[in-house]
Amino acid sequence: MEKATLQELLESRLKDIFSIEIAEASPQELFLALANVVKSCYANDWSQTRKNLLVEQQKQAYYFSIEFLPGKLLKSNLLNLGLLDTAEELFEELSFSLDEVAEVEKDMALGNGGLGRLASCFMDSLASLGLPGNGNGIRYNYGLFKQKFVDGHQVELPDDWLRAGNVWEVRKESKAVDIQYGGEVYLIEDENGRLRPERHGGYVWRAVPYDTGMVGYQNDMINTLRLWSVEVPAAEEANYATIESRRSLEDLTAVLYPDDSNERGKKTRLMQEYFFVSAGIQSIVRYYLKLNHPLTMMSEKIAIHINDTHPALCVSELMRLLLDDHDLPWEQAWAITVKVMSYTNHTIMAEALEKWPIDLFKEVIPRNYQIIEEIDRRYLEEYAEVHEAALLNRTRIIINGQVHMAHLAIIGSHSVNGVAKLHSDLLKSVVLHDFYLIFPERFNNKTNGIAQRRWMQLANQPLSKVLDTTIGKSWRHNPQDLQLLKNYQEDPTVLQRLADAKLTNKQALAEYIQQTTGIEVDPTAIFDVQIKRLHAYKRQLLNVMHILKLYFDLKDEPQAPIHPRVFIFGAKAAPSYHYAKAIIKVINEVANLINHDPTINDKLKVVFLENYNVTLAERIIPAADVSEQISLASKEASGTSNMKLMLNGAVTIATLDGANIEIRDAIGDENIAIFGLTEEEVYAYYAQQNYSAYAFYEEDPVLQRVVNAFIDGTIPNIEREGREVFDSLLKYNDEYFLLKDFKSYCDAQYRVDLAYKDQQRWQAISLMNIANAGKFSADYTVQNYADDIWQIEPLYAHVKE
Ligand code: DL6
Repeated sequence: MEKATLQELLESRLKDIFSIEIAEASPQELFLALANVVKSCYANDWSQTRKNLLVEQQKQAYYFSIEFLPGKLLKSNLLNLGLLDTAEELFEELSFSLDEVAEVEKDMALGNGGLGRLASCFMDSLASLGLPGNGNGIRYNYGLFKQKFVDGHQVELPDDWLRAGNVWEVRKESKAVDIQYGGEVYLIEDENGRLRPERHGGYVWRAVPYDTGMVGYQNDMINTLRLWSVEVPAAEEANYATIESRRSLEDLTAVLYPDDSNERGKKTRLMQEYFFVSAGIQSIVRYYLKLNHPLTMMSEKIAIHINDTHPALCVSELMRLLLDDHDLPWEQAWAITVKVMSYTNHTIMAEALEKWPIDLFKEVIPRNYQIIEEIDRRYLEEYAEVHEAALLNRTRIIINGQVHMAHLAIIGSHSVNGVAKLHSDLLKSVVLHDFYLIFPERFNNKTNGIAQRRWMQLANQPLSKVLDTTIGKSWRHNPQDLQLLKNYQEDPTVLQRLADAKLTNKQALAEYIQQTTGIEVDPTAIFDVQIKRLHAYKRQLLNVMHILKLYFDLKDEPQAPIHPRVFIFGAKAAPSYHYAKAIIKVINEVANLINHDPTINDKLKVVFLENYNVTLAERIIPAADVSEQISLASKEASGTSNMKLMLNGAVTIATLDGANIEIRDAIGDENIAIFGLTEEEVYAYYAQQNYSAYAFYEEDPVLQRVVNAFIDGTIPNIEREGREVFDSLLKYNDEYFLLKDFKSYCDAQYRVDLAYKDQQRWQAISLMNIANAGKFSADYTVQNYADDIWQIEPLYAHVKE
């Protein structure tokens, strides 16, 4: 599209919506008008995609996820439509900044972290690969809380992201479905001897879908992200006359992860899970029936993906529809279900493998519970002759009065995958070993990937330009072409250009830090970044311990040859995760101490940026020199910030955990700083039960000084939190082995410091990271899902032939 045409469209939208001229428009008005223009640019392709899918009857994948974290969509849609440069030029010409306008958009933060962001990266890749794949989730009225620091403590504020409306979504009233909850379900034999459910009581809520176009990268493909919102069904209006009754209904899609520390929260959460599952499955079956094929062929047209255990009810819900609404015999319904479903596990942390009390199941979703009981009974029966009772009892779905969601997902799916090689191996050998014995053919690995268009083309324009001028533009379509950069490892001009791009990004981040925190940082210092959810296993505390060590080194010897460093943190702690919040407070107080200590000559700065989200990540990642990936080996399923930071040229300090191992394999030991226990060593400690935090503490005076600092008054204002940290390390024997890894972590940090001092060498390492990042594009990951699990093919490849 020509610039002039875009301008005309923008002017006409401003007139239509606000009755104003461009010159009078505020960033908010410009955003809305431009977003509407963008939407109209893909409207035709969106309906054409749907029509073609119906005509061609190609198989489609449906990605069920309780979280999606798309971030802002304006620039990403402009990029994918091939309009970004034109829009930037136009805005410049009109003396506006497109960035300022894009900033107005609210982050769509409908997720907590990795799992939700991965879901959104997959949405981008599915459309960009021309693959028919749709998202199915919940339209929360409030996204993940906004984080503020008050006296160094995390305070959670509501994220009222829908207040000004959401320009991208389309309400699809006509596609609404009813969701049944509660009541008693009796099984009554019909004239053919078949047991039929008869529901007494209960209630019905309405699920209304809001669709958002997922725009493919310059390929005319527009998939759909369908998010469901709860409403009172018209027929039930009278029953919801009071504010209280209405409120309990509206709670359902109000917030992401309602606090599950009380019974009401737990129930709401289960209801949420059933809500988006039932709504999604009903709408898929309705669509499938339009194709006029027998239900027994469903797996040829439909693939349903269970993203972590939260949508595991897909299994029992599809069974319910096939059995109760479409009269299929159990065996047929089950064969269809298993062929259609696939499941990804995203964690080895036991507490994240969901279990629900059966009483709650019976109360909330009684018919699904009956079906799950029957799946469980048949599972035991079917495998009784092949496997020992003990094994079956450990893997059945209902154990000790609880429904095990992962078991339901595995038994009901034809594919079970982990998200990095190590993680998938651990699933087979440890976490889901029992299931691996029973269903070895179901297990596979799909290493995560990232939306490189967002994390490079959008987030890092300075580096993108260097890449264009050095290796051409093919990397924008084909991420593996980043490899071409390897030819310039020893080219001082290219290395200098890369350094310049990094410095530009660091200057921008330094400005942001100054504006938002008042802390002044030197852009020539090393920017050392740890951005991820705050969790004990991710070991932000280990990072803090090293910072304290450096601090003491500088106190003892102010002229110590340490290159100045800015340690940058971004992390939210779950509101009910007390220990994680204590660590936030500790980091903030360590920051206070160090940033205000004149004796260390500004050689160290610690910055904890508030409200880490996708947009903040887009600011931080391009400016990072060092990427902290320091979880205890075996605990991080994959990680994806490791891939984003690597792509942007940061050098990783890493344990051999999650996808760090594959990153190391891709770039070689010389381009990454590896430290710490291996996963085998961690498991050996578990097996021998001989880990002694105190022994490490006792033998290392440096470590003693650091650990004591949490309680000896060195760090002011952390009496309670410092004691908690100290006790977690010594009294409770250091669950995540920080004390054991401390020394080798400090050694790795020292190697990084040395490498940075040789700028030529550093830039070459950074270049190797960028050059090898292509293989972590979500495009490849999604292609692997498409080929191995979903068996879906690109729409337009087929249509355009
Ligand atoms: O697979 C996406 C992402 C991984 O990269 C992280 O390593 C993993 O921690 C995260 N898992 C979750 C699930 N947590 N729960 N429940 O977010 O998934």
